[in-house]
Amino acid sequence: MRAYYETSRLRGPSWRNNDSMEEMTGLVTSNPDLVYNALSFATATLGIAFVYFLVSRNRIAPAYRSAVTMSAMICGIAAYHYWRMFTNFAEGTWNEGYRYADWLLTVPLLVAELVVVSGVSKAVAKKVTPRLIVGALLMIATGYPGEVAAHGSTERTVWGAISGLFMLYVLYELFAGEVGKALKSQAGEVGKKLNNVRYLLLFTWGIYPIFYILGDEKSWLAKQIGLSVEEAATVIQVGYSASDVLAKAAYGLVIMSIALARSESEGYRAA
Ligand code: RET
Repeated sequence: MRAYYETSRLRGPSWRNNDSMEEMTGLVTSNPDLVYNALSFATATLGIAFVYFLVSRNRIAPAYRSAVTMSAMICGIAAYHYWRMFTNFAEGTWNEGYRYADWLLTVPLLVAELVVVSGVSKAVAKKVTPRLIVGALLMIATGYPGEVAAHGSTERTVWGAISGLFMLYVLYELFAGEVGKALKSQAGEVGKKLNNVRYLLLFTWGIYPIFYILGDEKSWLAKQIGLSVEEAATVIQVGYSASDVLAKAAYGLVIMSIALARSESEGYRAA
């Protein structure tokens, strides 16, 4: 009994289910090498992006520096979670909770950093940021019960739809609300970059729910393509990983280039 306790404890989530040895198998995918490589790639990219944003902070004027600090936090948090996912997957265990813990921490930061470089007044930022953070938190928190619900279940659809409503709310604020208006109305190089970041955001956020649907082999969309359960698992893991690299590291680079352009146009020179 004791030996069993020890091994199951070492194997992570399976300890919760001590009457089922089957729970100890990890994630079954059609292409474990590809999933392994995607998780490894994301770990490396996000880890080095964390270092890059950290060492680049002093190139940015103090007023916009917190945006780059947030990018470093986002990539650092994500590198940790990807490292956990990568090593778990390699050892044959899996815990989808890592992804959602990661998103819960990073998605609010992603929206907050956009507000910092958006050029809205302090008063508007103070009003809009908490709303965006709450919207982002609710989007992730309501997505999780759907993600872990049985494939093809009503629960998965309903939670996914609720999460989608919060996503639409956040995107509405960033496209048509006060921040959205600020993002599309500015002139020059900064204006162009702000406009680009809106589309990067729309694209990267928009693909997560698509992978959520494709990850369920019983969904209408997965059936059209004819995905098996193992193929759906590969698609969702590789899809989420690629999206995370874009939404965190690449988006962070664009945010940093806006912060840099603003710093330079205001005459800031790095020491
Ligand atoms: C879920 C559940 C199904 C419905 C929707 C979802 C949206 C997820 C999004 C995640 C964005 C994550 C980012 C991470 C980067 O660091 C949760 C898959 C709408 C939009 C930007």
